[in-house]
Amino acid sequence: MKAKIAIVGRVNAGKSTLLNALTGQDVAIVSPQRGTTTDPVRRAYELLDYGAVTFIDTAGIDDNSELGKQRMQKTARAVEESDLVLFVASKSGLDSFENNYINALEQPFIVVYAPYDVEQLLTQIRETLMSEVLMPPPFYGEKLASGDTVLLVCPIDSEAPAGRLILPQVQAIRAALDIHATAVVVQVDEVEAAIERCKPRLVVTDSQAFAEVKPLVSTGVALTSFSILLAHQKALPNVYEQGLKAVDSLKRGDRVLIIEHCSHGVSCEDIGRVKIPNLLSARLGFEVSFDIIAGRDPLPADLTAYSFAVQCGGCMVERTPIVRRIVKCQRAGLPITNYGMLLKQLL
Ligand SMILES: Nc1nc2c(ncn2[C@@H]2O[C@H](COP(=O)(O)OP(=O)(O)O)[C@@H](O)[C@H]2O)c(=O)[nH]1
Ligand SMILES: [Mg+2]
Repeated sequence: MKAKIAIVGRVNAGKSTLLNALTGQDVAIVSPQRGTTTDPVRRAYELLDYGAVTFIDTAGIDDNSELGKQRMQKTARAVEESDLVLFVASKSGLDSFENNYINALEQPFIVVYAPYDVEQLLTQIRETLMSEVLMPPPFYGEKLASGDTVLLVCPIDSEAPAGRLILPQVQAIRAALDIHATAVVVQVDEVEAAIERCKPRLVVTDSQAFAEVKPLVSTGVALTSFSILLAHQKALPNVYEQGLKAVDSLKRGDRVLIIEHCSHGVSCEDIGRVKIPNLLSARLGFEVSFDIIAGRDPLPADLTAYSFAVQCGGCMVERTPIVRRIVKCQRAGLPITNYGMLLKQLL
């Protein structure tokens, strides 16, 4: 997915100037006139050693002109869809309005002070985009390379939607195309013949059919499921590993924040509300308290009240909401891990 980078800041901070400097083109109108940039201006750019990105130049966040309200809504939408924010400081230090604005951001940001070095800034942008937080790992990891064949087992049963594939199946096909591998798509009945004919390096099955498919896959051919591949996409192993270290410095009465991404995960409810609290107090030998947020609940305003956060595997959501919560916790200095990693440590 093409990374989007919003350029935001006060009116006349030099946002359009920055866009022009970064892309080396006069794409955005620069002027001392307040409110020169009205609608967000998008500019595709090939970031060296990374790939295509889209810069989005926006109207000021403090545009109080007549049209300002509408512009600020458009800016907010541009920010919402962005992976990274370049915040252009209006002076050599941020004022409290600017500080509040960046603290409320849910994505990583880079504060840009004039004068800046364009090359250094591009390097900083590239490094941020390539950090674990913003860079989903390759869909197939090490399991598949260019020229390989992957066999995708997609049962068309009563649960399958009419006339189309489900998202993980589509993603798996797309990811194979991206790396110039060959994807072959079959139902369970065709697995044996397809393996014989196509000699896949990897078989990916719907998890419901795992038991049925397993005996059909000969040794030497790797077998996994769509849900396992998707779970890997959403995991941030280094962030979680780091967060996990906080378990052993928890003190009596500390508060732990449990973050669930869906509001109806029956088995997750068990893990977050029963299993983890029990295992954690057994491990620590004393009680800590738990607050749980679920679904679209916002994170608590004061994250510094917590000593440890654990989020679910996010099986029902995309990577972005997971990442955004991680970024906010990290910014508040709150160690964060996920259910899987914590259970592994506690069991
Ligand atoms: N002195 C100085 N002026 C700047 C700088 N960047 C932009 N400007 C000027 O500030 C005015 C507003 O710049 P512009 O990029 O349109 O601001 P925007 O409203 O944030 O897009 C223009 O007259 C620019 O020439 C800078 O780094 N230093
Ligand atoms: Mg502008």
